[in-house]
Amino acid sequence: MEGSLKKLLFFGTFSIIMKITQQTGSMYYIHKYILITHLEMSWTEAQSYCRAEYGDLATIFDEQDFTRINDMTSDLDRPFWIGLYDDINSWKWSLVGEDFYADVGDDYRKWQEDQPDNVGADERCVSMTQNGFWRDNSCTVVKMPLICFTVDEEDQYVLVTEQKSWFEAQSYCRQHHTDLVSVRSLAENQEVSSRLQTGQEAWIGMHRDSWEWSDGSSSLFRKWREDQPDNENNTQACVGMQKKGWSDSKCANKLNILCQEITEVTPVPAVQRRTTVKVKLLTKADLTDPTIRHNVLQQFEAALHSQGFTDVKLLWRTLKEEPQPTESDACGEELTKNLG
Ligand SMILES: [Ca+2]
Ligand SMILES: [Ca+2]
Repeated sequence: MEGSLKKLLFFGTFSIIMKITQQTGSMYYIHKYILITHLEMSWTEAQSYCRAEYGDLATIFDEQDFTRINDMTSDLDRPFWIGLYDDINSWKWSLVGEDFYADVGDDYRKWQEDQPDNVGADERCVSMTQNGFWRDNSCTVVKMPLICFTVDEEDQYVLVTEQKSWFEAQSYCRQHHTDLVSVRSLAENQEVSSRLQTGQEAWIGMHRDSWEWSDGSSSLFRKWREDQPDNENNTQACVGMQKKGWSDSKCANKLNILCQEITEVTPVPAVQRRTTVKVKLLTKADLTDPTIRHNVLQQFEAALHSQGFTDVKLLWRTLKEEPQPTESDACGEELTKNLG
């Protein structure tokens, strides 16, 4: 009651647009966007608010969604949060396997001072310098040597001096060895860094996820404004929308909010009634004669129509277990009436 009252009080300060999406079989979803302009919150607060009131922060799936939201917000001259964010804390190793990390865990880190800094919002892969410190770098633009890990061999760490992107490095190690190297402890960090020459830097197996939607959707649609995302001052990991597109902004900024509500709808099937009527006929007529059968059905149909049953189908069905009709008693015939 309190929730609905609150919405009533602020009615007129938020807008709603709806669309029907994702038909799967007979089920479909009503995807509703709700723009909140009477509140300004940090991205995390906005996420909590949308989850409590509607479902989640908005996911935008395509150009049509974007245009629809743009039309709805044409009078708004301020940015508002959507559900997209840079998952900057999702660091993980290329080599997966619970057993491998069972004793020591997988949370050892040895970042260089001021790293990771995600320069240009494009640094999701990790390299190690010769003195053992880690740095985040662009996975595709930067090329450098790499250190592979080989299980079941005396020397488990192999330095490959060929210059590769992180993804090329990962493929190479998986093809020729086990994977890019994981570092689980200070001792391992020292062992791995000892393979590097002075001034040398090489890829290790640590990397992270990129942009994610708050509701876990996998939408790859993006509508960045020019020169965005840029992770200005290395502090921007949340996405705000304005007329011309999206910008990454500091998550603590206070902005308006675009929530979404997705309702699953299962259509109610058209009502079908089927009434079976068993009729005993006392007649001297030959009820095995198709013409007579047809005439009898016609008379029944006419009688039902006069009672208001317009969509009627009558069928003969002979019940084999019952005695066959005799001259005086033509029982054993059944009429089935379908009322659609
Ligand atoms: Ca960096
Ligand atoms: Ca920015």
